[in-house]
Amino acid sequence: MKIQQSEISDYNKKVVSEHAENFDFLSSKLTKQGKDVNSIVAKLAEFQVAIPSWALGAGGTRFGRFSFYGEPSNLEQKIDDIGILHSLTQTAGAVSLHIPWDIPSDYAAIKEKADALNIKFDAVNSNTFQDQSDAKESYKYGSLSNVSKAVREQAIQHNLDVIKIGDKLGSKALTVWLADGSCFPGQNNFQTAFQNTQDSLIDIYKGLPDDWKLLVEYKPYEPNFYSTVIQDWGASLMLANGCGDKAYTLVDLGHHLPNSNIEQIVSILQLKGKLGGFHFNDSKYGDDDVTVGSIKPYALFLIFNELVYGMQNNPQNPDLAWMIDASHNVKDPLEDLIQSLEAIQEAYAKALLIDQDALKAAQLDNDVVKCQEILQGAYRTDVRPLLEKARINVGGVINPIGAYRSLGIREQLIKERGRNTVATGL
Ligand SMILES: [Mn+2]
Repeated sequence: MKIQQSEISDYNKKVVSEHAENFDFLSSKLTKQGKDVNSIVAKLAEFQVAIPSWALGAGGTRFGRFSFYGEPSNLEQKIDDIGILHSLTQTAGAVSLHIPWDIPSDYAAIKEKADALNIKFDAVNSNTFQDQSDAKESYKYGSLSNVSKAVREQAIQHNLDVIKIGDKLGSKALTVWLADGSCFPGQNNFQTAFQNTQDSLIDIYKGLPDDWKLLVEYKPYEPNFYSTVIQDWGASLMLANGCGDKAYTLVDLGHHLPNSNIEQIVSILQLKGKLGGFHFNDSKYGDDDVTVGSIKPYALFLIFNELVYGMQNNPQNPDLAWMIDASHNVKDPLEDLIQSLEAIQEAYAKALLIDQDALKAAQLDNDVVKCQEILQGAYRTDVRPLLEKARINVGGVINPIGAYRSLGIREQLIKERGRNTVATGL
């Protein structure tokens, strides 16, 4: 199914007067503070976040999975779902494919569908954390780090195959996340595992087209519970540096131990020109992968403050690959993704409101109280009218969740696809 532009404008007509009132009030307040409202709105409209191909199903845990009905059962339908998100929010203009869960059967047809919906192919993701039914070797004891050369070679070849698939679609980055590690002390030699991983990544890097990036994701634990080979940003950065200029660190918000200062990690990686990608989610305890901004919205805002600073002051750092990496469990996946996109845009808008010159002056004066006032002054602003304006300006809806429900989109998807469809993925 596809949302018609007339449905969007009909919906907007119903809520536009309330929006206009709120926007005018906020806009005049911000203008008095010396803010360039039009430029903030334009930046919000430009900001695009990739939706991973595994995020359109209900997801679940290792204990069970409960369908939300009408889920996409193939890649074409997944792209249709991202098209729905993009029509409403105008923020989800990219898809990040997971291989082998979502290998296109007809490349030209998939590209044509994505083009028609204004969706680009962002980073492709390899999978060496599961065994495939036709695989000769097993990843039970690791993939790129495995003590067996045959296993490492299979995992390297898989990543090279993923690059080829992404290349046919116009992707420009490969994201490698490894489950490699050990469940018990003594199981692995840390140095051997790290060196094997470095050597394997170098072999993958050699197969990377010139205009591609290799993004190395880290995670402290799970599925291995004693050690993970790429456990933190330091390990990721060492491996990226060991590969070369086209290799970068990828930060996933949920892949940190509790209370890690993620904004500081992000900041220093940008200073060194080595932050390549970003996965959004939120967490209470571990890698919970819950809706962005649902648990720690202030932490997200502080991270965005550093990202905005980096985007404005660190030309040595490339443009980032932004992606949502969350799971929905008991929510409608599309509604959950809309909430995540909204939370990302809100944090970005608030960070754009920070008066960087005033903050710098307060820092130079060691006026700690003023520094906090400046940050929290931006954070406490209700920026939702700016997001609404950004969406209206580029053909989206004022209130995406409201429109999704009022247009009965899930009901239409269930009618089209049936109740018992299941999306591939986790
Ligand atoms: Mn991730």
